[in-house]
Amino acid sequence: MSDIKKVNDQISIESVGDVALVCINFPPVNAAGIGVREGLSKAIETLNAEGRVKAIAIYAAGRTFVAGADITEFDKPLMQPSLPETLNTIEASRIPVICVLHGTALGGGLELALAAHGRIALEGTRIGLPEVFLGLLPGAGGTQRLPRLTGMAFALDVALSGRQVYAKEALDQGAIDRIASGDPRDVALSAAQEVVAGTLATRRTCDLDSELDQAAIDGTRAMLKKKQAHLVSPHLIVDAVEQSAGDFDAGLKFESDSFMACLDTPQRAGLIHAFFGERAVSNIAEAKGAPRDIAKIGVIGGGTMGSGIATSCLIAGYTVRLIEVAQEGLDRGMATITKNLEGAVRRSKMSAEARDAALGRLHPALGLDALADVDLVIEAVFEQMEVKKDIFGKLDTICKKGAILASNTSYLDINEIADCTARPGDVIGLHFFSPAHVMRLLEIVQGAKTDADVLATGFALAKKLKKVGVLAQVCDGFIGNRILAHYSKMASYLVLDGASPQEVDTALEEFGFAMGPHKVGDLAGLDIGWMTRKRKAGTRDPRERYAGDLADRICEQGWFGRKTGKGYYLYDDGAAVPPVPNEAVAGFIDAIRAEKGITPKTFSNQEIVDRYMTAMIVEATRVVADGTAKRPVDIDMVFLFGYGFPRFRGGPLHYADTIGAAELVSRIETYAKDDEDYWQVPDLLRKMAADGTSFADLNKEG
Ligand code: 3H9
Repeated sequence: MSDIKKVNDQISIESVGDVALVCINFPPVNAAGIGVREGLSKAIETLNAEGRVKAIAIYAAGRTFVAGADITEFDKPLMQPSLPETLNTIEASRIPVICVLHGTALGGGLELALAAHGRIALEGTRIGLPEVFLGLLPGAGGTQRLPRLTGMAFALDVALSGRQVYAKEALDQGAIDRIASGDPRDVALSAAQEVVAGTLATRRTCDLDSELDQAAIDGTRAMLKKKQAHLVSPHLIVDAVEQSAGDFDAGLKFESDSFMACLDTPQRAGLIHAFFGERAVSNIAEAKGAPRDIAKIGVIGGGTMGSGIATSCLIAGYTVRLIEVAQEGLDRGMATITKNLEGAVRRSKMSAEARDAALGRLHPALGLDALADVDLVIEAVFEQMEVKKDIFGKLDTICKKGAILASNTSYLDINEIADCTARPGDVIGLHFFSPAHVMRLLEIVQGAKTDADVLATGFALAKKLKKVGVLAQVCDGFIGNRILAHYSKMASYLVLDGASPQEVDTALEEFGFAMGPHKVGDLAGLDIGWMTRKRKAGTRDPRERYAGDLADRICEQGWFGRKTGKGYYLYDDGAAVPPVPNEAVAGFIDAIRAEKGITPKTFSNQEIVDRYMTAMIVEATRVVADGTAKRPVDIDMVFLFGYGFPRFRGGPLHYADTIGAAELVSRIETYAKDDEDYWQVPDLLRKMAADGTSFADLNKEG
């Protein structure tokens, strides 16, 4: 006989004989918000006060155990009981408490399990402490209890990598006690009954000792100093785990103080903006319609981009037809895809069996006729409008009715391409970023006539490819490359006006970019920008200051960056660690300054960052104002997932809010004294400064 009582909307207690099952039911991910905390505390207190049952098992309804603290509460005043308080109540329970995990037990969810007196995970469960991705540290005992169960090395690894650990590894490491199969409620019942029968042992984690592992602590600190010196929370995680070797309560206090300190940092705000932003970009009406069915995808072009796209589609399980015009190109494409898949196996992204299956779904073909039966075509040939128009005209006659025709163009007019077909509603831009099987951004470009279900299919595809799909409207460069075209000029102006390429790179790397713009240019190939500048030479605004003098001069030597061994830096066999500046470039800079009568100025690192970031924000503001991007958050995600923008800064417009519109306007007006054609205050920014509003306000308006 069982009897179920609701503690509140999220927590219920089922009594079965001499055991109680406490169920957490707070869709979608059972986050430990105030209702869950209150309900759990009350359930444990009531059961202890009643003294009716001999064991308690906590489990969760729905697709997962608790996914952590409720992240939406972090910007609100703390509501009690706090999660640490609730977990202390559970740990102190006189009646033994077991947690049964399924899906993911992350952050506060894992911490809840660690505070229980025993842990059972269903097969396939993953545990983890991903707080570090949010600029936080585990703040509900994770840094104190996990090392007591597993040792410090594993606890440090889990808390600093944020990785999800499968049940088998968790069991081997001592984080859980047992793996079971079945329904969470049924496993919870039999576990509680076993506790009563004495066949499942329980213990309090706080009663265990955590042994100081000085080698792990020192090694981790040295690694962080090298790789994550600018981040706050990872260093505090090491300090907190180290503290676990001492008194338990003192360790909890240290952890709690450190958590509160992290909560106050701009890094935490930036990272949480990134967390919700990643989800917000597809939380729009355009993404929610019913998509078309896609099983077979045609990819036209076996170059780096086409091969990357094909790889990504294969990894996601699609059948892919790779098209080239000549056998040589096809062979090269097949070789690149095979190499990409090998890399995925090496990096444990897929198994060897999955790779073999993927290669079995890859069908090379010469000519477009092989695309008659595909559901989606992604064209990835070189950027020439006439070539694209010719291809789309042919696809229109070859492809079956209802097939989607997509171009991977990075700046060309999708409408012009669509209009050379009799089915412009089926045409869309799907702009991948290189390497396409690695980079997570996908700009989904809506043409004037793109059908709603074609757009929805773009978003569904992004999800299946595990990419972040962002809606963009048609313009030269869409969201990302249009903004890039504007601010990359600023990097060049800074060099012409006095900074060295290395100074610009260093300042921006200290700001948080993985690589400065000159290193990125060398990596991408300087010839790409050179070709674009030559192509646009006739359409350049004569009033605008030319930014390409130095890059042109470097390219004229046949130096295109890493692939030729020389660019802004010198490369030995394509490698650049540490990068050595190309001395000849300094000579070119001097010559250009002399030709143009420029007297070089000195720029501090802060001035370099301010000018570069302000330039980025100016064009990003215009992209929001004219509707190319739907909201500021869409631009932020384009930059986080496609342009290496430092995630902890949240994106260019989240960062802009930390400066404020009024200060930005004032900066632009100051800079404009030297170059009024480049530096113009966008109307929207001026209005925001006058109204005292922010980009976050625009995000809320949607
Ligand atoms: C923490 O625990 C701190 C403690 O140490 C100390 C405290 C004192 N809260 O990702 P999905 C929403 S910090 C609130 O699309 P999936 C999400 O926004 C926390 N909301 O599903 C989305 O909303 P919408 C540490 C959350 O199946 C919806 O749920 N934990 C939370 O692809 C579905 O999410 C983490 O960092 C949350 N904790 O993936 C884990 N989690 O539908 C964060 C999700 O409106 N969560 N939402 O867009 C995840 O990694 C994934 O959500 C998960 C499911 C893997 C669980």
